[in-house]
Amino acid sequence: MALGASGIAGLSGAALATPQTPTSAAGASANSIRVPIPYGAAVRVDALTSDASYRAAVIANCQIVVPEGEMKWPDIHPARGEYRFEKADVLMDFARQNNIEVRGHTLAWYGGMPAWTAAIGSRAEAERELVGHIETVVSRYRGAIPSWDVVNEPLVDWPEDESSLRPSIWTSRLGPDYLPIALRAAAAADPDTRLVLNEYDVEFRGARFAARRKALVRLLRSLRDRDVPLHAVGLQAHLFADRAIDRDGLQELLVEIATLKLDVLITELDVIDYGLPGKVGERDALVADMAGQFLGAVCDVVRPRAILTWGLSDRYTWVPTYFKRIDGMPNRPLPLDAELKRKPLFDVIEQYRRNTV
Ligand code: 9MR
Repeated sequence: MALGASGIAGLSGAALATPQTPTSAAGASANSIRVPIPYGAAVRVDALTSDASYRAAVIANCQIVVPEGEMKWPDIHPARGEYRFEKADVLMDFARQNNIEVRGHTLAWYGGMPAWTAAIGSRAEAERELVGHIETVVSRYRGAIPSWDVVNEPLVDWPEDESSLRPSIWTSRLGPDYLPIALRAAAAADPDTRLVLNEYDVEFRGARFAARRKALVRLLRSLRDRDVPLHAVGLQAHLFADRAIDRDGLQELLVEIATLKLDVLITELDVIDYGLPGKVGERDALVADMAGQFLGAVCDVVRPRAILTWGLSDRYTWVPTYFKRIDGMPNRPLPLDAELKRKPLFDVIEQYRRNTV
């Protein structure tokens, strides 16, 4: 079923005026409100138009969609001064017709940039291109996209501190100023959209992940100290079945985020199953268990504003591009299998969304 009366309003409505506070210390569950947390998935526009059963599954299951690639720079801004909105517009129409909300993804990222941007030469030119892009894209969908991943993956793999930003055309020309520049441009282009900083690899046990959590908190604080507009942190949650969730570390991070009066969204959940046993039943159970550990740790501390997976069905997933299984069996990282049947991962997400764990 698509969008309930209360569903997506939670992302953009008046409730957001009240920042989250960590509640576990007070003994109450942060997820005690009975309205389900909105669920969504990254979608591929070509598949939505060519694959009727996939399209139907998206309509049946998603209250939110986010384009996997169609709002990134290469698709939307393939050459200097040239914008192409065809595919993004197809998604917007699909969502409107089916009463589904759209999240925007993404505006300031090191990755997946079109070749022409490498020729951006000066600081002034970089600011002009970054701000111009954000103004053009965000204002086109003003009022129709209530939540944007403005900043994606700002930190290096193993940061020393908040200044350890991943090298990109933006850091090389603008330094750390690219973050406030991007966030302020997005806020100006749509004052009502929720601005999200989206990051990954912050939930696991180990020194590298602890360093990432620490740097992320320092980065968020430094933005807050400079009054840079930002409303939420997106935890991508690409979970690896061969890594352990650091429940305490993750919860400390979430408390810090809540203390900064920022919301939390789970933006790209999936479970990378390349190291797991081949047997499908066993593998699906382990995938669901991993997601359950993550969602349990999160929902004990904050109520995420949304839970999105990075794809809906194993039919369309980025995972085999980088994490193909050595036994040759297809990856199964998502809530629906390749035949669009619900898997244990679907059920575990439902339990946390509905607080029926
Ligand atoms: O799933 C996306 C894949 O189809 C694209 O080729 C790739 C490059 O744009 O990006 C993938 O999505 C990434 C997302 O934008 C940011 N977090 C990690 C995702 C998986 O790599």
